[in-house]
Amino acid sequence: MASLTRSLAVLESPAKLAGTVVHGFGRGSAQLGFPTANLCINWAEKADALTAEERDVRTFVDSNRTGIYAAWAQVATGEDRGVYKVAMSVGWNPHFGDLERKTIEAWLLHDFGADFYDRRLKLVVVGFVRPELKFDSLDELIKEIQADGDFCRGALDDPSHARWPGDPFFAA
Ligand code: ADP
Ligand code: RBF
Ligand code: MG
Repeated sequence: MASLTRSLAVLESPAKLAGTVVHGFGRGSAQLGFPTANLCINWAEKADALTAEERDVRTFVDSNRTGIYAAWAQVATGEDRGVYKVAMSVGWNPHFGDLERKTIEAWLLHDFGADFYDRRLKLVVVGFVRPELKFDSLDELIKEIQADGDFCRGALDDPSHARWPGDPFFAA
């Protein structure tokens, strides 16, 4: 595996996404140290079958490159409505090579202490960090995901991204 470089390519306009947290593939990400809240994606072919919110999610997943993104997120219907930093994965998870549909998975860099399946998740996606990759081992994948978390934590500390936790999107 060639050395992996990360940088934050800020999106021209940050993507505001909202939807329900659904069950993933039970690969035990949580046990591996990076629980990922999978966002529900409505794959209906007809655009008029989608709500405005579902359309935004589809537009994001259809028009942005697959890979790792830095974001802010809130469990909008949870007890803890804090806005936290996120390392987010969008795509096919090529390391495993068995997905039929792309996923959007948000690893919130915060300890919630409980699951929040079926809750409403709000995300503001700020920028692209790296493409998704196939690694030589599971250990390597885990190591790089941890490094993505560290990278996103640092990148989102930049004052240019500090306004998001206070944005009206998270207050509604
Ligand atoms: P699944 O395969 O069902 O997505 P994961 O092992 O990826 O399972 O765990 C994800 C679930 O863990 C989320 O749906 C959420 O309910 C819970 N969870 C708890 N803490 C976090 C967190 N910090 N970030 C993301 N999900 C979390
Ligand atoms: N899966 C991959 O196949 N390749 C990757 O490079 C990759 N990077 C990830 C980075 C982050 C920050 C996160 C949260 C997940 C990443 N994943 C990647 C997805 C991972 O394989 C997935 O979350 C688990 O398989 C659970 O579905
Ligand atoms: Mg998951």
